[in-house]
Amino acid sequence: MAPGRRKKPARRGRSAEDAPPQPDFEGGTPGLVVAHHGVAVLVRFEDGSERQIWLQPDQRAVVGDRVRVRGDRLAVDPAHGVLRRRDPRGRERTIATNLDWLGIVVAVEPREPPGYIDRGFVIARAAGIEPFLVLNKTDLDEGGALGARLEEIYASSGPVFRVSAESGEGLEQIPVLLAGGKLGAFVGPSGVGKSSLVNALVPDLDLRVGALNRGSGKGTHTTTTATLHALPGGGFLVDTAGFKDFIAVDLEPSEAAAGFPGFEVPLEAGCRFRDCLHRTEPGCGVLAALAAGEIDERRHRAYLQLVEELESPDDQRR
Ligand SMILES: Nc1nc2c(ncn2[C@@H]2O[C@H](COP(=O)(O)OP(=O)(O)O)[C@@H](O)[C@H]2O)c(=O)[nH]1
Ligand SMILES: [Mg+2]
Ligand SMILES: [Zn+2]
Repeated sequence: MAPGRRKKPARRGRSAEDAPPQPDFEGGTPGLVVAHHGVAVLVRFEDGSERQIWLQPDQRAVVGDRVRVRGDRLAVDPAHGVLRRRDPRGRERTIATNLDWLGIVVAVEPREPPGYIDRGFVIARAAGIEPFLVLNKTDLDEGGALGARLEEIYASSGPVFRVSAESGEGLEQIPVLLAGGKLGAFVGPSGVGKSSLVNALVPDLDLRVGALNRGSGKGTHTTTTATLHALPGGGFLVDTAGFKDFIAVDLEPSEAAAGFPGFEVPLEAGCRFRDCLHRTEPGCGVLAALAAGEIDERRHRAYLQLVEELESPDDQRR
């Protein structure tokens, strides 16, 4: 580890400040956390009713958590698919749990920062969540050029949907992914249309669209960073507010090496070294695929750039 680089919190499960020992109990009425209000959470039960439950001191629960309620107490079940972000003070915060799918939303306008989609894929995979890509505002994608380009790069790594929250085009593909009670979340830069998409998919919902949020520094949202909504055909969608910094979660270069979109085929075959970073190592399957023209040079350069960023101490503070 480079000198001066701060120690990272534990990666799997929740980070240290999120996981104090919880007073737990057996049984209780099962429910799902659908909103988080700092000291309390809103729990939806299987019969559709909802109740606000106060958290115990040191107790943590976030949107997506499966819980059991007894009296006015809550017990949180172990979770998978944990999505985190870094808060402005540099601490990792859990945003949502039990995610099956992470929808990385981009748009024709505003365009995402370079490397954003790749980071999204790597973050999802490192957390055990299946990534998919959503290009919103196809009504502005003249000739479908951007959509075609994104499909060319990402279609072999996960579903790529071209949609328009405004015209409704392509939206029907999203509930299909989430059928059977799956949980999905949208992440993406501010302004790409995440809230608009959730509004379009969930009837009678009126999430604020075009609202300023945390990413820009001055937020209209204070404690609520995510809300969970049931789709008519089953499944749930989480809307996240302000994720300029969603990409600033701690990621290891090894996680980029294992989850970079487009490297799936050579990674399946494997590299000689288990900790191969696909740079200059002998017996590297990715470099062999690159030499054989099976991986585009620009994609390998994008990967090298990401690893370089992850190795830079600046990236850890962003
Ligand atoms: N042209 C067009 N504009 C859209 C579409 N979806 C959202 N918008 C607009 O994009 C802006 C940001 O939308 P919002 O849902 O708040 O984005 P969020 O910050 O990602 O939640 C708003 O002005 C929306 O009306 C779309 O499919 N087409
Ligand atoms: Mg929004
Ligand atoms: Zn390799």
